Amino acid sequence: MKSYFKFLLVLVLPFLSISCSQVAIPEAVGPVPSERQLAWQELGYYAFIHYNMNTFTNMEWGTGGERPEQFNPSEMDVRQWAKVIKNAGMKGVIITAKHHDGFCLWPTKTTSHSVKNSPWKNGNGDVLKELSEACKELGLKFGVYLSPWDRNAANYGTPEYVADFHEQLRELLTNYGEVFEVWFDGANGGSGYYGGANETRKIDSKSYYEWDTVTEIVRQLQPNAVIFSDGGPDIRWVGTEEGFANETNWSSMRRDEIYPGWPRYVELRSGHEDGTHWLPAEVNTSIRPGWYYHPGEDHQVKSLTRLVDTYYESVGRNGNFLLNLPVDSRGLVHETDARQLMLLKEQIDADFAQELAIGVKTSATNVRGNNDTYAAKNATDGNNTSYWTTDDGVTSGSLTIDFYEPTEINRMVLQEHIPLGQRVKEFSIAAKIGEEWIQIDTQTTIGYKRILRFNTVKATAFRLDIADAKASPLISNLALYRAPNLLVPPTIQRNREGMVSLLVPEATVSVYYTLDGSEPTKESQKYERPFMVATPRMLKVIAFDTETGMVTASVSKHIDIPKAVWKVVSVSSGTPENIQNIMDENPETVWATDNMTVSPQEIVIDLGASYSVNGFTYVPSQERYPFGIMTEYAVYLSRDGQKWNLAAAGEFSNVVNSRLKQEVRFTLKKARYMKLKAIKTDGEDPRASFAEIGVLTE
Ligand code: FUL
Repeated sequence: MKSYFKFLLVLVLPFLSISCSQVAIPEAVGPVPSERQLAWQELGYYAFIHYNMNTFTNMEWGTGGERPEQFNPSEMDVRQWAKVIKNAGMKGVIITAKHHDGFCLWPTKTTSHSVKNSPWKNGNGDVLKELSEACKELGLKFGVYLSPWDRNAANYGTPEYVADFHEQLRELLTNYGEVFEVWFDGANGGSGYYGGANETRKIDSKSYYEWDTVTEIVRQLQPNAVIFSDGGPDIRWVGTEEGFANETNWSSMRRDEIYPGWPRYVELRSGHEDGTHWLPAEVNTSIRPGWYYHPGEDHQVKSLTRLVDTYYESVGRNGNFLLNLPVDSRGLVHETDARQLMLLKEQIDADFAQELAIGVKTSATNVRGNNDTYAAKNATDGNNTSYWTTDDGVTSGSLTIDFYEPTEINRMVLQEHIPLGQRVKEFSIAAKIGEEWIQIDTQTTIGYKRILRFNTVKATAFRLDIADAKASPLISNLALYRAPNLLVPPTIQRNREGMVSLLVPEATVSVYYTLDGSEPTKESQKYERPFMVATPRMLKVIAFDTETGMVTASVSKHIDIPKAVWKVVSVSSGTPENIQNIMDENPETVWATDNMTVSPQEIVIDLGASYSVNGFTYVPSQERYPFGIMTEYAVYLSRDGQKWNLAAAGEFSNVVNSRLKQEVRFTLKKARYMKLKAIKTDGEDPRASFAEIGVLTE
């Protein structure tokens, strides 16, 4: 080598190494996910199935004293479940192999309390085998829920039970192929059947189950499976069963403080910014009020609006969404649940149908080492492995997407490159309308995925402003979408005074109505604000999407006289406190009598004026654990509150299983007072309960 060339190299090398170090991969910050946690995070949305002994006993928590013969589905078809799940766009399923009542859905060697002794397939069936095979066939992941608490086992509370529990886990993880998640419930209620002892047994949930051994078993038999419990070790509960994570959601927690078992569940909703371990949140909720199937909840399957919100508040808030389907006693996913799942899929698909920022000019305030490997465009290249980042020490900065043409946007998806840790602490987004930048939203964390929903803005540019991060922010994805309106029929609400509100989730959807029973069109009365309906009417309503011209089917509601001046004259027992619950037009609030001896219980109502009455309505309690539902009634009418005439008496058949509004018509009578007697109520509880009482007038 010529000496002047050597000399040049000596001069240049230090600079070369500087520029190399400037583009070195950023160092990890805080805890980072394991391979199995990363793979799990990408699943996003998958199904829970609660199907077991409780399905046949109509319970949520069986006592353990049930008999295997009670497990007897009439048309069980796991391929139907798997198809519904697949078609819904879910990536896998976790099934209750054993719930707290101890009944095992597979022919375990550890107990006789299993499908082996049930009439189903003459004791030769194995639900887990069938489901795992169906999953394999359809390309779904398969996971198991195994309750540590066992109210059937005679040896529960002893070391022998723990050995059985570990053995059950081994069976589950050995015989059914690949398992992606093992779900351990935190409930340890105490009382139970326990082989006939019928007593309360207390254990220390932190030490009794030997969690270290449990983890070893899972790691040994299914090294790729993540372990879920309230506090991990791999996946955490989100601290609520309502179906949301907090907007601030760190995937890290001070795990040693919380695992195993922890009472401070509210913190699980947000994680810990200074967490020591990667512990991302799984949002579990049911598509119905209960985890198990109850025919009485057939009319309470969650609305599309609610499901869409849950999706955005789980997947869109750095969590995974585990949606429960209570398989029914036929052994099928109920038609209504399947329909709602498909509606959700269609809406989410439509929301994210077209990514508008891909390949659009993207610039940043700072690019790490000015190097293309970390360029701004990496966030909008549709590829999640590349990312935009800044120089070390730069913990704020902006990414700008220039459309030049005004472009309508109402969703922004943001993702951090989490293999190097979750970093962003504070950010906002802005849109350029004309020459002005308008701030649309200010938020805290991003994590694996954050989805922001906002009213449609038409802008020439959009900007992500990161105000603070634990270290250089790493943004692997910034995607923009123009989601269509969520078009659902309006919800009709009426208050006690008679004011009617017609509610839709989107401001850009118009509502039209009629009050004469005719079908509404966009020529009908447009809903602007709550209005008064003082006399009996048939209200019919439609929602109309001005952007697409699409219209919903109409919904109707018979509206009768307002209850504003109604007065309860007397009740057979019970405090007048909350008595307005029976006439507040809100089926969620309940009033009940409280006397255990007076029978039948009765209520006398003064309607405030004389009406031509020809019927009455009764809404039973909609509570999760209802009591005192009226199954037989008698209604009396009076002009003066002294002399009573029987108007109708009869039975509400199936009201316990189907808690819909009950309507009784009778011959027209002039009356100002109504007396309702609960001749019979369901169950042992002698109280009578009422969510809402109404009259039908001419
Ligand atoms: C809870 C259990 O007690 C419920 O029965 C249900 O399994 C739910 C997913 O977890 O803690």
